[in-house]
Amino acid sequence: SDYSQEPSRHPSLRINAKEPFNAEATRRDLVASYITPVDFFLKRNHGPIPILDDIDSYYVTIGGLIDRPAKLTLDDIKKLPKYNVTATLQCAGNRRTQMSRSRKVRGVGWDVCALGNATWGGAKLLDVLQLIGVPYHTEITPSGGKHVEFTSVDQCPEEKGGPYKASIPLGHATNPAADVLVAYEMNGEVLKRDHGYPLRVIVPGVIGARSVKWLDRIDIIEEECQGFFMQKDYKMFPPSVDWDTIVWSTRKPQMDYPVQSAICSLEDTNAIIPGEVTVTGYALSGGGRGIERVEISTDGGKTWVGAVRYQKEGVPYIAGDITSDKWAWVLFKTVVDVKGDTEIIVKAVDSSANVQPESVDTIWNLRGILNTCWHHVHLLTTR
Ligand code: MTE
Ligand code: MO
Repeated sequence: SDYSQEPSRHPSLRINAKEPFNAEATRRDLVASYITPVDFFLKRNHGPIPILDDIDSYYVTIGGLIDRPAKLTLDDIKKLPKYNVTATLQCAGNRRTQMSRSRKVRGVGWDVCALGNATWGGAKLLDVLQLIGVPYHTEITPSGGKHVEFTSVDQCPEEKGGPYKASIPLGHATNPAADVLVAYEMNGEVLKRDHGYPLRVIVPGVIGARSVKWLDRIDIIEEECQGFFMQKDYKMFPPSVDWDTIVWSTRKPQMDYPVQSAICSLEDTNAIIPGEVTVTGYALSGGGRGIERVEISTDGGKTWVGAVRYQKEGVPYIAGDITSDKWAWVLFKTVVDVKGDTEIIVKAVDSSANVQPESVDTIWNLRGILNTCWHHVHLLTTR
């Protein structure tokens, strides 16, 4: 693989792997704003960043089980109605490093910042599909029905599955309320190479792995994509399954992410002077579920105090309200009075009353995905 033409990146990023490039912001940078600046947005790659500068010769092929296969240029996509959707993209591996401390897991190590919240601009996938004659789809078959498969131009090493691919059910892809985008903008600017220039898919509320970057093809297929990242990765196994007993076909590919939260104003261990400590961080849930509560404990989880939640500055957040961004994280803030050494814990509750699990051991899995246990930070007081 050729890593000689990678884009430049912000020097403050925490680099977890150089080739392929995998990096996250520092905790404080991540929650400094509701919309994550592109510089501080998660960079998650499985191979070199493709170069697609010659935009005049770029097109996306739409094929598979359709009557009239088509090639669409960037201009064709831009002629469709444009939508701006604010959505948080979270890698399923977020918080993997902590899970690995309990029992070793395989995969890139991530702290709590393997995510970002951006406003994505682009066409609805539904409109792209209707342009070439794929109707609004409601049929559900015993096998789960047809899928829409996204294939990238990137060249992940062949033993790692070749070009990156993923699929979502056709019913999801053509649901206007699901806001699935073929995006060409991020925070009002042309998509950067790191994030999928010229076109990427955004599947709101679903693990980042399904939001394929550098689109080459969109295919309607009979059942879910058989690619490596759908079938041999990004599946949730119980703690009892290890690398000798794993049978990949027994699980479905992970789609929605579960309810999650983390403290970002503090590191795992902090030396502080006793007094008031501001605790800020993020909370989010998959599937468009809002965040009903964010709670902080300083007594090991016996009692909890609610934190203030917000998205846009000065607008109170109400889960499910039309003024909220349903696909986006909420930030939280509270002040804790610290007298001596203290452990601060956060947990969130989503609008379906799902709660984060207390311990990492109950959700441990060999790939280290979906670590959503209560997040702890330790304060050691100094005088
Ligand atoms: N698309 C391609 N083509 N190649 C990749 O390696 N990584 C996926 C997804 N789409 C990936 C991809 C994963 S695992 C995640 S979490 C997101 O992209 C990360 O997107 P970002 O780098 O824009 O944050
Ligand atoms: Mo990911």
